[in-house]
Amino acid sequence: MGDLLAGIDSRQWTERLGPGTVVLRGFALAAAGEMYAEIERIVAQAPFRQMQTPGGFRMSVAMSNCGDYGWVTDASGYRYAAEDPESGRPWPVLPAAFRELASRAAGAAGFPDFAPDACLINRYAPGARMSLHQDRDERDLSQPIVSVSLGLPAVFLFGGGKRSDPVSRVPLTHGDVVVWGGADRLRYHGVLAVKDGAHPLVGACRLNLTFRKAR
Ligand code: MD3
Ligand code: FE
Repeated sequence: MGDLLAGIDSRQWTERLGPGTVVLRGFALAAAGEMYAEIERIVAQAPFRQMQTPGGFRMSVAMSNCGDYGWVTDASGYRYAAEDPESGRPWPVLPAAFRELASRAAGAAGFPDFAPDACLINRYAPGARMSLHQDRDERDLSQPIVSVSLGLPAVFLFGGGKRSDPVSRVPLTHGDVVVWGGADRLRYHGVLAVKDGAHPLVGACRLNLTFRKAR
């Protein structure tokens, strides 16, 4: 008998959250090992750090970047910078495997030709969270953002165009990719405090990579 399911992978499926938002479940599973090794190389050059918000609070999420630009925050505000302020050196190069996965995910979500120039790497230790915010520091808001989750699971908060709009809760696990753009690009979003645990590849934390076209 012919195998009608040849080439179908039960670990991968797509969920639509909005007109411009899709969750590609398991999309990064095959690349996760290589991506984790690249992250270790990147943070050896640009270590994770907990930055200060303009309001003077230390973020619970530790961050690093790779690519032509990196997202940074300090007392003077949020911005993209071509150099790591900790070292004064350019951010580590965006690995080809990152670029390819981000572009393939964007294409699968209906955004062809996505060419990110920035990758923000977030590390959530247990208890770390990200409060509701919009991503609006990028120059061209017609470009989507691609997010890759690795390690411990988390609950993602998906809100609306106003901070006070209702939020839905979306669980994100190792290997999940979210692509959002178009009408959903400026939706408020956040991440609930990550629960304690241990992931076989990543250990006791959650990693999230967001690929952006900053300039
Ligand atoms: C936004 N990171 O770095 S990305 C950020 O998991 C950030 O670390 C979160 O927000 C993280 O700025 C979330 C995932 C995501 C998914 C869907 C969205 C962000 C979204 C839909 C609309 C707007
Ligand atoms: Fe964000």
